[in-house]
Amino acid sequence: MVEAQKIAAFCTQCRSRCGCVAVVEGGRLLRVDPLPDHPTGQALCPKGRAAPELVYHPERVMRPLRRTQPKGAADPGWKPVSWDEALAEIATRLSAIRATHGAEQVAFSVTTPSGSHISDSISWIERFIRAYGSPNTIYGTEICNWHKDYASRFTYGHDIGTPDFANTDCVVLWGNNPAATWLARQVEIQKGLKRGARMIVVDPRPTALAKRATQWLRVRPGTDQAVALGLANLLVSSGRFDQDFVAAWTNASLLVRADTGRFLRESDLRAAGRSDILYSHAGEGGGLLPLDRSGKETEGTPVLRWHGTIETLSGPVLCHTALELFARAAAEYPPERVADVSGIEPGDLAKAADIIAGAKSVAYYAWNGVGQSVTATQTDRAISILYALTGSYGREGGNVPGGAAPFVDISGQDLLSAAQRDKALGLAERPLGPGLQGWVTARDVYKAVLTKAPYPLRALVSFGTNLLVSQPDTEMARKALSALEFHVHADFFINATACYADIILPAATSWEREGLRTGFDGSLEGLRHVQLRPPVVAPVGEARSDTDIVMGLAAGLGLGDRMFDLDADRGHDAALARTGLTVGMLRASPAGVRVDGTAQLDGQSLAHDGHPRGYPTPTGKIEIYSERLMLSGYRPIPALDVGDLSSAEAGYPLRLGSAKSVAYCHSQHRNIGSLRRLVPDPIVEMSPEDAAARSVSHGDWVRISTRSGDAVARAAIVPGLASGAVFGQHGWWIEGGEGTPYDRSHPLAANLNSAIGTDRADPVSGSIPLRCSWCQVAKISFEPPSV
Ligand SMILES: Nc1nc2c(c(=O)[nH]1)N[C@H]1C(S)=C(S)[C@@H](COP(=O)(O)OP(=O)(O)OC[C@H]3O[C@@H](n4cnc5c(=O)[nH]c(N)nc54)[C@H](O)[C@@H]3O)O[C@H]1N2
Ligand SMILES: Nc1nc2c(c(=O)[nH]1)N[C@H]1C(S)=C(S)[C@@H](COP(=O)(O)OP(=O)(O)OC[C@H]3O[C@@H](n4cnc5c(=O)[nH]c(N)nc54)[C@H](O)[C@@H]3O)O[C@H]1N2
Ligand code: SF4
Ligand SMILES: [Mo]
Repeated sequence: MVEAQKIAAFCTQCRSRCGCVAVVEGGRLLRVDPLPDHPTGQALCPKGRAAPELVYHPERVMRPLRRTQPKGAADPGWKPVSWDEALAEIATRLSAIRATHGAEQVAFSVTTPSGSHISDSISWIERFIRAYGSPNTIYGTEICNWHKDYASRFTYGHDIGTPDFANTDCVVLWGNNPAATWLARQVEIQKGLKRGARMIVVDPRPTALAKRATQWLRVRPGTDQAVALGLANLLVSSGRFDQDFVAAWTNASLLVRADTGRFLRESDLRAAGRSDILYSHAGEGGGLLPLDRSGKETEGTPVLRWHGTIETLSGPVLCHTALELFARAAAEYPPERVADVSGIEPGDLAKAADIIAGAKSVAYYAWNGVGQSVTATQTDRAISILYALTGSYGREGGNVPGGAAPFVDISGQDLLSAAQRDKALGLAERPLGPGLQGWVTARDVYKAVLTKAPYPLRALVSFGTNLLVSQPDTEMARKALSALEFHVHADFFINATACYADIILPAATSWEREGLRTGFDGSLEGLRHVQLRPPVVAPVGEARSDTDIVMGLAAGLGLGDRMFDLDADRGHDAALARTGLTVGMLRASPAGVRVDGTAQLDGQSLAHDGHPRGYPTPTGKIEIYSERLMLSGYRPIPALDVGDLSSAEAGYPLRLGSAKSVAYCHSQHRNIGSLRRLVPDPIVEMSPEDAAARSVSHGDWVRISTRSGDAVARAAIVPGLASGAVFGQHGWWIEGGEGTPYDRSHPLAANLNSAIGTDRADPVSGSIPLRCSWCQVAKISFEPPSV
């Protein structure tokens, strides 16, 4: 009998990246088990356990395929081709487009590293795209992670950081439900709660964590900014915030000119004055104090809240401190107004403010619930500033930015020239948005394909993604996909979008390929863990890793010198170079190694020169007032425009949002039997009142309709859900059982995103209202066939 092999590994199916043991017998993956000593190895979810079903699924793409029938034909006539042939053809087409028209006319799309296996290969794919020279990658970042990772830089200069949930006194979950989406984080939260941490959950749905919260804030979808400002108002107006931290580490005390909205500068005061010297004020009887960026004591103490007139070269100018301006904006949201806008009772808001004010440390996470909205950037600003007031950023028990060790980013940001970067679609409209990193919206790509403006988009090369389903604009997407000159899709399966491709490449799952993970960000402890997962089984069929695929393309395009001479080990060694680790050392310790470092307690910690390092923002401080946003035409201080939030669209009285199910990632996994049994059909959660008003019972099929389209789902009646809002699930495209309203002839009838309009978008990031559209729900007369 063959002995089962136990191989230390980690699951890459979602952001949790759970440490696990792959049990393999005779070269076949039998199952995966938890790996309790691993920082994320305590438990596995059903998706992780379903790994063998995924790997050996009969619908896996086994060989490269080429279309032989025209686009739009019912059967594309897929014909197997060799890898050499497929790669040569792709390289030839990409090379020709770049030479004749420019690399920007090829767009790429890359599935999400937070909810797919791509996290193993993402750096290599991005490096390849940048080496090729395209600034146009559809990455879904504006509806996924951009706000917590990039919009937060307007405030902190860093991303949201890793919440130290296990050691905090107060857990805040803001539009984030780790119980369904990040198992390892859920485990950390349990540790914190066990230690006695309090918990605030801001979520419209009564999630398992909301039910356990010390205070659940049942926010109306899309109104979080009012809640953040309302909480900040309660803290600032009563002085219950970390005044020392705010004075030393935020730009609260800096003076802002009322006439220009710019900081007061030495050059405003004296002809030869410097423009990089900014001022605070010592308050009544005192005078101007130049900003000391080192965080040391200055002569005189700056006041946090002050306004007054300053004599400048152009005459007297009214100035306010940044905190004064913020306090005034927040004061627009007294508890009664917050209640009007968000539905949160004044008493609940006050309790939440008390918990925050009384906690020694606060750790938070904010994700899709606040990022998928047309006010996402300013909502992130409001939450980040509220958080800055707690003084917990970068401290134990708080959110700590940065990794445990100085890993080098090999995604090739430096390979894309400034001239190419400037051509990113949508960058002109959103100059501070994801376009700066070469990340563009699907919608902008479709438009460029169809209108040829600002230039024609000719080809699309996709590493996973299922744009027809994970993104709105379904009809525009179909037209654009049909109009592409050339379209390649690498995937495990032929998904709805891949049906439009010219060439399909079989991608290996993470179980079939090596993967380097430099830090497991479920916790600060996890950040110290580095692991090189071996392929636990050989690839099925002719599947290849995405890394191998881009190496093959780079070879064909003569880009090997930009891809570490096509040697992945060399690239990984470069990523590890500053840590003393090498690929060889990691291979010798398959369960991973711990690096010595700790995540930087940034800002307050000392830099080489012995001064605190401060924050990488224009003022070197956490920015309550953002001159940077102001100079690009955005609000420097958040303030919610509630105008179009409070009134429903005629005929569509219900707010429409969505949330993720533990059983699936996005549009994946509906073909995995064990998972499909957990959630057999798409559901839409409704309050008992909204359901009763429409004579809808639990389990009824209903149609969700919006101005933009509709989708079918089964009603799930959820006690505790506030009336006025319903929540669907995106990602449904694989047909239901025979006779369901989304059968083989209408496989996309359950696609929630075909009901989402994108005419309104966040002006900074381009995010769209996946959580705050307006809809109607009606029962559909539909009788499943009797058996
Ligand atoms: N099982 C599973 N896990 C996943 C994924 C998956 O698809 N499935 N995807 C991965 C990816 S790519 C991501 S980005 C993460 C996302 O992880 P999460 O952000 O946790 O994802 P969601 O469940 O979509 O949204 C979180 C919560 O936001 C709430 N919400 C909805 N509207 C609003 C609102 O207006 N305000 C507030 N405050 N809350 C609101 C929802 O009720 C939900 O409970 O999950 C990752 N993990
Ligand atoms: N209404 C609504 N829409 C949403 C969301 C929502 O909450 N509500 N969430 C949004 C979010 S947060 C995100 S991140 C996007 C996700 O959107 P997408 O990135 O488009 O994700 P999926 O739809 O799951 O498609 C992933 C595809 O990639 C394939 N795949 C998985 N791993 C790999 C790999 O390693 N290599 C290759 N080559 N292929 C792979 C899968 O088989 C699948 O076909 O959806 C967004 N759409
Ligand atoms: S929570 Fe995510 S990483 Fe962990 S087992 Fe499930 S799918 Fe895999
Ligand atoms: Mo995401």
